[in-house]
Amino acid sequence: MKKILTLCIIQRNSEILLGMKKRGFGAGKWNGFGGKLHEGETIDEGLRRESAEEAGIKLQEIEKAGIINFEFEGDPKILEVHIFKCVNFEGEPKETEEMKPEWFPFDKIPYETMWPDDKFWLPLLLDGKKFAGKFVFGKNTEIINQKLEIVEKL
Ligand code: 8OG
Repeated sequence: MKKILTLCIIQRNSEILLGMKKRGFGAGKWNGFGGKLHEGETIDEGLRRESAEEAGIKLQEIEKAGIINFEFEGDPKILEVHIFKCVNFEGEPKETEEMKPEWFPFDKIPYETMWPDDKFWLPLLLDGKKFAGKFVFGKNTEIINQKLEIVEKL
């Protein structure tokens, strides 16, 4: 079974906006904004809705950066995460029930408190590259298998 999710990395000059996830899946980790698609929603709509709900901002132009499939050992479900970059948005990021936003300079990205795969693909995104891949996690959310490649088109 495949589930489609969205994720947005918001960039402003040489900083990115991350949110500390306060509850649910990935709680305690810094991440971009996004989530599961609602019934009948397109990927673009889901990404914009989640960014508004989680950080109180309205995304303007977005650019697709990558698609990564995540699997968890012993779980047949595949999470297909569509990753975007956004360099302009309206509104001031604010703390919500789900996320506490904070700006991080490129050289101070808190990889040790992020999903363990992020250190592999986030530098590609920041470098303007497009990527596709797959990560398989073991029981302790350690990476047990991975494949990541730069692609021309998504
Ligand atoms: O709706 P919910 O908040 O549960 O959605 C999960 C979010 O987490 C969604 O934006 C996709 C994102 N996500 C994963 N796996 C990973 C991952 O390995 N790294 C990062 N950075 N985000 C992930 O589901």
